Amino acid sequence: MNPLYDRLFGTHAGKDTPFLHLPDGRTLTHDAFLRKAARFAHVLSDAGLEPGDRLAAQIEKSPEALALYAACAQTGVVFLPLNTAYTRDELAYFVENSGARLVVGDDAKEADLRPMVESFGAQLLTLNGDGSGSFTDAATAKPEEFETVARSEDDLAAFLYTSGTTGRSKGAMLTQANLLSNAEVLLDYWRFTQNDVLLHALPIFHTHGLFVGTNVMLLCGGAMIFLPKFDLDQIIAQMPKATTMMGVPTFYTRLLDDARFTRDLTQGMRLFISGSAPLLAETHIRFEERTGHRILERYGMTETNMNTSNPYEGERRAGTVGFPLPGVELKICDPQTGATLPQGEIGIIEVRGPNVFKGYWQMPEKTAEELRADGFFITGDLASMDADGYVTIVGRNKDLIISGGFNIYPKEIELVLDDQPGVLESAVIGVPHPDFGETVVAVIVPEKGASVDEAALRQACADSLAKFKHPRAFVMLDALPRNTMGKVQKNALRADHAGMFT
Ligand code: MLC
Ligand code: AMP
Repeated sequence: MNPLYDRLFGTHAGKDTPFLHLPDGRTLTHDAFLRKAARFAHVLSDAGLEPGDRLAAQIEKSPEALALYAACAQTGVVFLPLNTAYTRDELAYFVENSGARLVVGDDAKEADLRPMVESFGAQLLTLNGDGSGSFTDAATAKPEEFETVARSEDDLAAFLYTSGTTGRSKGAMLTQANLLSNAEVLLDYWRFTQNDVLLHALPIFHTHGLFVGTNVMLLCGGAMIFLPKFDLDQIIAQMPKATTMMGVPTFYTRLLDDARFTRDLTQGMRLFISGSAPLLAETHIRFEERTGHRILERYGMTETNMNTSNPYEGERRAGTVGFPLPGVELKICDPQTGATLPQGEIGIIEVRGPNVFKGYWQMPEKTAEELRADGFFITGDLASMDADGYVTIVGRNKDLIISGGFNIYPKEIELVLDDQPGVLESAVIGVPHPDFGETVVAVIVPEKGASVDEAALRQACADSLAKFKHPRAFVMLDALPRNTMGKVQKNALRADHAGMFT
């Protein structure tokens, strides 16, 4: 028994129905995909990986990348996918912290990565966006069947790293049961069947593209139009062949800005889903006016998978994230006391259910801060619930910026900036941005009499931080606004700079 492998993958053995439609016109069937995954599983096993070992993958989106996920499920190896934008320094932290035994990266970065990877006692193999690489070479002559390693629902299936308020990323430990229970609920809630074709343009290193999009399609046995990234021309070309799409709000605003995106183009679609960042009510309304479709907005997190969703049938209410999903308990709580608030009041969302992760890898104190002993997870999202049960997210009680669906924790950037010559202190904030929803602005206080070189700040960020985290503007101030307790008032800074990009 290996519930994750058996239910997501194993049931499709021998099926010659399409699983992945690729932009170059190739189609991979479920069965062909599984045979590739089995060969990959042999590579893992021959490399000495045991169930429970971690495999860190920083690879481009491709059928092979997905086969690596399947191979991890089949061998009981914990899959740790990483954003392709991360720098070597960022990667080093994940490899060391997770104790990964095998790192799979791109050939183009091999020379840069190898010394770091080997310094942690891990092995390095390569897998490129076109499917080539030393990993694939090692798989070529392997058998197309692999005896699935027994695992239980309580065993770990994946680690996803999520940044923290302290600037150190935490490895969220997700079990087989976490992933499976959520995929099963979503399949049912959103009415997915094997006739569905999902237009998949999200990255597969995060919850949204991997555990929501891919797991649901694996479970229903449908197909995906598997695009390497969001590309407007390709999305528009492929939409008539799809039935559903999942995206971050930037996908939908970009589509609406294109005149080719019309009611006719979306005729064959039955469902558009949005999440990972707030969808403006205005976008929801414009989308319906243009296409006749009401976007279905849902709300989730790395640590919990999906928590709430607007209904499939029934009113999809603009500006809300809908109802708690079946099996998910959701409370709106007082930020100070944790007591449940009366209906209608604004507080922090806490959730409990089979979807909620097991804790942060080797960080018991962090786990205890956010995961209560009774199983409720403190999300840090501020929301209210109306009399009909719809949840509306109104803000965050955590210092987090969401840019185009990627989470950015200011502390991580502040630590880099504070280290630069001439910088006394810094405050990194998110301000509204027409394309990314929010973007990063760095407020810098120079040391007395010092002048700070903006180009040097940009270089320092480029050296150590993934591009999507780089500040798009630097503002110099003599002092940061502080309250009587001495705490930096980021709200005041956000208000002062709210119009920079809009
Ligand atoms: C790319 N860039 C970004 C960025 N994405 N900068 C800020 N924020 C982002 N999200 C950089 C690029 O490196 C590039 O730099 C420049 O910005 C412009 O690039 P672009 O061509 O406009 O970006 P593009 O490649 O089109 O990507 C934008 C995007 C992509 C929105 C399509 O970021 C994306 O797919 N986001 C989805 C993220 C996601 O899956 N989130 C789910 C997390 S799970 P330059 O200088 O080279 O031009 C989660 C739980 C849940 O949150 O509930 O789902
Ligand atoms: P991550 O840690 O990357 O999984 O991001 C999770 C965070 O994204 C949540 O805590 C929310 O702040 C935000 N989020 C996800 N979906 C939505 C949504 N539909 N509306 C508003 N915020 C969302």
